[in-house]
Amino acid sequence: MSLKIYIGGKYYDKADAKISVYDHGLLYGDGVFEGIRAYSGRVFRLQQHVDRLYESARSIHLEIPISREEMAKAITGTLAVNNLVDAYVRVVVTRGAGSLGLDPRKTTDPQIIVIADAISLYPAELYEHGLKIITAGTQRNHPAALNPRIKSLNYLNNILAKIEGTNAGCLEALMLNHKGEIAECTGDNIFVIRKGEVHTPGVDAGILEGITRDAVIELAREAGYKVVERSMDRHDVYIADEVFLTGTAAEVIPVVECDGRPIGTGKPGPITKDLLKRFHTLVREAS
Ligand code: PXG
Repeated sequence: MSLKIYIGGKYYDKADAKISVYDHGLLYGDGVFEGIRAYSGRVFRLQQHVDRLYESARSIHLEIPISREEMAKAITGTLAVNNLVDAYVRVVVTRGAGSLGLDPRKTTDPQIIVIADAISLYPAELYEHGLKIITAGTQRNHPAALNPRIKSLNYLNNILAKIEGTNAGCLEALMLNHKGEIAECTGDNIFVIRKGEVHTPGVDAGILEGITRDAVIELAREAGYKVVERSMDRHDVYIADEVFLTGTAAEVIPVVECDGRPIGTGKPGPITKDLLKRFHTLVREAS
């Protein structure tokens, strides 16, 4: 059976799910999106994802023509129509079709698209043995140019860094901010463990405020770890006892090498493993 895609309140077969080539989402990357996950039929932190979507939209002066409640229903409805219980949901809101010019006032009809599909995950063995990353030469967007807190359809910055990573044989790449501090990876936030403490760059480092990041900070504090949001540079990564990444797709994934240097013992560490276990329990229990 073909997947059903939600566009503007109606469901279309995947082959018929289409929007205008004049849409500014396509022409200029003018729009916002979310990546959400459902576990056993429960959407993980649905409200936080919906809130972040509306905040991204607000920040780019895009008014989403349905309420947050209706958006949440569109997300759960798309999962239900497709009989999906463990899935990835991509929500896209474009500026809408307009003229061939930047001016968003010349657009009409923002398009709301919800796609629910199988999730593509990192290979299972990487959770056991850890991921290798490199530092990309491409810096994360300057917050005064395009704030990384906005989950916009402009992901070229991250895609360029991702290409550097894959060219170097790495599935993720670390991005620095304009000050040379560590910001985040192309689709994941980063955590560093040192002397039993959990450190992660603060929002002011120019990062997406990851929903998995928030959940892991909460879990770590509940478990009694000291969690510090602070500015760090590559030195902190190189001398770390453990490093891990967080993201909707990745959950919590250990990093064992950065720029050809082993991190800690070169194997996933105990705090990373503990937090991964706690995260699995959380997603099984909570929504
Ligand atoms: N940083 C960036 C830049 C992201 O895009 C995260 C951190 C993690 O945030 P969450 O809320 O997921 O914990 C993201 C989100 C993909 C894909 O297909 C991944 C993301 C976004 C879009 C696509 O791998 N990660």
